[in-house]
Formats: sequence, structure tokens, C-alpha cells
Amino acid sequence: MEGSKIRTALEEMNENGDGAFKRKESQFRKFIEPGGRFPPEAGRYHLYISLACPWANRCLAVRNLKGLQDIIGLSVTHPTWQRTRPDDPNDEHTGWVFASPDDPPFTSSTGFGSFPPHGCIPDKVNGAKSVRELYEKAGDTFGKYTVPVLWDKKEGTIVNNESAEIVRMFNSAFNDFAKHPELDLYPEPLRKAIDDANAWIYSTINNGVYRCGFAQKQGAYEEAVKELFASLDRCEKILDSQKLIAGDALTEADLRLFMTLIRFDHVYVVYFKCDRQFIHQYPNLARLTRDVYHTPGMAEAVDLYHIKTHYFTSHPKLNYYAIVPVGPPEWWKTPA
Ligand SMILES: N[C@@H](CCC(=O)N[C@@H](CS)C(=O)NCC(=O)O)C(=O)O
Repeated sequence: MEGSKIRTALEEMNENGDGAFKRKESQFRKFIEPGGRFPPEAGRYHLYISLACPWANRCLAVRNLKGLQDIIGLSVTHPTWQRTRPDDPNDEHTGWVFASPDDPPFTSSTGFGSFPPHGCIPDKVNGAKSVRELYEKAGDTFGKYTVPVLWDKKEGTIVNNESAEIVRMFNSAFNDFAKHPELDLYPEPLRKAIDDANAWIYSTINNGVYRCGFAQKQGAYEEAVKELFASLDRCEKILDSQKLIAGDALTEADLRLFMTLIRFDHVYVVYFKCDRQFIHQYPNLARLTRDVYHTPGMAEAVDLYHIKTHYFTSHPKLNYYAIVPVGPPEWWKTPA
């Protein structure tokens, strides 16, 4: 039965029953490269994102920082997950759907709240109503409908749905078209340092907050939270002697860390129970957050309405009434 494989990240648990969240690998992994099946071209590729999703958000950030807005199209989902097959009572999947900014507000999938589609950009390429439709169009057999999606308009398929790889492509494959080809977020001499930092920052911080929030047993949660704060302390220490994670120049390692830090005090502290300490209480991490936020092109990629609305309104199991907390001030808007 097709329906049996359909799932969201919330259901991806370790098979040994320890209650730990275990994220599955992305499945579309082709590259945009000169001379390949998907060569770099202006106007050929389209990026589907949610502004809430930290993985999709890093792709948008690199698109902005490199000045690729006129080269790679963009659609932005509504932040609140909806039933993706509302007409089929047997299909209860909820996920990302598209909306126009002039559509009426959505409620949560359980019927609570009122969440306007501010900042949404509908899908004019495929006319899809949901991200699920895009995957089905691309012949997906995996059953998990995640953003980001990098779409090829020419072949009518998904090129790649792994943000780490999309970030690399945006950084280097479109330099003939980019307004800022000189910006290199993955420079040759720093690659090893960046890869090393990405590895522990991904597992304990970027994905670490999800391991805290999606854990289904106390032990799994406590292990994730311990690793998370050990790594935040480690970052704080690194930043005692340098401005950014791989030195003094901005790299993808900073962008990847930033996407978690900017969500932390507003969402992860309360929603994912990462409540030992706020980011604004770490002087160096707070400075990094402010510095990256004030990099030209970045502020336009950050949307706290989408971020908060998504998390607090999309998982009825975690927040049934879809109440969005007021949260602390947006301290990172003040430059360091
Ligand atoms: N490995 C993927 C992960 C993407 C991902 O998990 N995205 C989440 C949003 S933050 C999603 O779309 N989830 C949909 C679902 O779980 O059904 C990447 O980094 O691109």
C-alpha cells in the first residue's frame, strides 16, 4: 500500500526502541555542473522552500548572498502544515502546502488558530498545491515530502532535495550568472576546517535540537540535550579567539550554525525543550548571530513569523491547540 510508506520526520525513530529521533537521508542527489545532465543555466531551476525550515532557509540565504535571485526562481510554502489530500478521508498525511498572499488565513490541521499567508509565494512552475505533489510528479517512491526541493523546469523533475548539497551548488555552480561570484563560502584552503565543523555542528546542534524535540523517551532527550549544550559551549570557546567558525571570513559553516541560532531563543528553547540557556546569554554566539544576520542579503532571508508559526502550529502531537508563544525580543536585529 502506497499510504504505508508516507510519513513525516516526526515518525523517524531509531529501530531499537530507545525513543531517539533518527533523520533519514535525502533521496534526490543529482548535481548541477557544467557538461552534466543538469548544467548551470539562468532561469532553468526553481527552489521550493519553507522560510521556517532551517535546511531550506540556508539554501535561500546562499541564493541571496550570491545574488542569484533573478537566476533561480522561488516558491515559499505556508508555514502551517495542512492535510495534503484533504478530499481523501483515509489519507491523513499533513505537510507543506502552497498559498497566495491574498488567500484567507489557514487554521492548524486540527482546526485551531488563524495564520495568514504573509510572505507565501505560490507555485507558478508546476501549479502544485503541496510539496507532496512535486515529489509525486518526480516519481518519488520514498514517501517523505521535505523542503528544500531544487526543481529542473526542463526535465520536469527534482534535481536535489539535500540542502547541504544545494548550498554547495549555489555557492559555485552559478558563478557565471551570480551578482557576487567573488563570495566563496567554501574556499579551498578552509574546506577541511569547514567539513570538520559541519560534522559535529550538524549532529549535535542543527539536528541536535530536533533530537531533543522529537525524542520520545527521557533518556534519548537527555543525551541529545547534553550533546547540544556541550557543542554550544564548544562554539562559544572557538569564538573567543576568532570571529567566525572557520576563521574570520564568513563560510557555509557559519550559515549552517546561524540557521539554528536564529530559531533557538524563539522556538527551540520552549518547543524542543532546549532550555538550559538562551543564545542571547552566550556573548560570542549572540555576536555571531547578529553579524551573520546583518550580512547584506541575509535579513531578507529570515522570517520570524514563518519560523514561529510553522513549529508551533504544525505538529498537533506536540502542540495541539497551536498556540504561538509571545517569545523574547528580536535581540539579533540590533547589530553587534
Ligand atoms: N536533509 C534534508 C532535511 C530537510 C527536512 O527535514 N526538512 C523538513 C522541514 S525543516 C521537512 O520538510 N519536513 C517534512 C516532513 O517531515 O514531512 C535537508 O537538509 O535538505
